[in-house]
Amino acid sequence: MPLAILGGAILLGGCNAPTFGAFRGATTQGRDEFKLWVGFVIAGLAVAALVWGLIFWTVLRHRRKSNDEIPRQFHENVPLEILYTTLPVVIVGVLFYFTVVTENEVDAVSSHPAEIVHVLGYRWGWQFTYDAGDGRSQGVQVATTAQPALLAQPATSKEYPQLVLPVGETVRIVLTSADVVHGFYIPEFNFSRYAQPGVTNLFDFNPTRTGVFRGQCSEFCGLYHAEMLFSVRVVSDSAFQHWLSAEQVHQAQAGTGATS
Ligand SMILES: [Cu+2]
Repeated sequence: MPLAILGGAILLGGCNAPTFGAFRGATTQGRDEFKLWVGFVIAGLAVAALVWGLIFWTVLRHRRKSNDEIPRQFHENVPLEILYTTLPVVIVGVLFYFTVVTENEVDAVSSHPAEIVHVLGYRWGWQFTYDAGDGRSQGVQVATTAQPALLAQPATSKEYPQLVLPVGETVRIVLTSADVVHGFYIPEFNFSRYAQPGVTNLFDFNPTRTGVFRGQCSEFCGLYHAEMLFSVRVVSDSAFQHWLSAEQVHQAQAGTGATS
């Protein structure tokens, strides 16, 4: 019955199927993570339905009756013990398999990314440097402009840098840190990764829809950790190329350095 209710809820939900508290993912990698999450939650609910079902069935079926008869007593049940030993092992094995498959999809990097962005985390901000796919610098850099202060503004406000990405393209992120460990976290991408000093983390994003998404540091790194905000703006490829060339002109005129 609980399974029927759960299945019905999912079917009736249609395209508004429950997300179980996760984002659907605005990148192909984020969508893969989302699918894994939904699989884990459904597996957990199925186990919960089985366990709770058996508990309630036992409580009702074997509740104390007026005639007070003692139920049949037995010492062991080998088939049942084999079942409840192997079943959890199989469940863990299946979850492990899908986790490895998803991790491999999320960590896979293209040999020909359309864009390469070097992301540097530092106390307390972010710097995004655009690189052409062939390794040439594109002369565009976006960085945190505000001095450390508790501004408490939304992540999309102009004090914080914005990472502009083209939709439907492969973007390589080259992530590192200038000082301590930071966390490069974009909730709607279902993605977070450490920015570590002395370590370079490589990963790809394939944004699947346009929009503005908030980002933040997910590793407590000091006094202004809460100010390590940024946003990600995913635009059409033509809008991206337009933005990039406008920034190249603008930043070349202004000399190197940060802009909004
Ligand atoms: Cu940080």
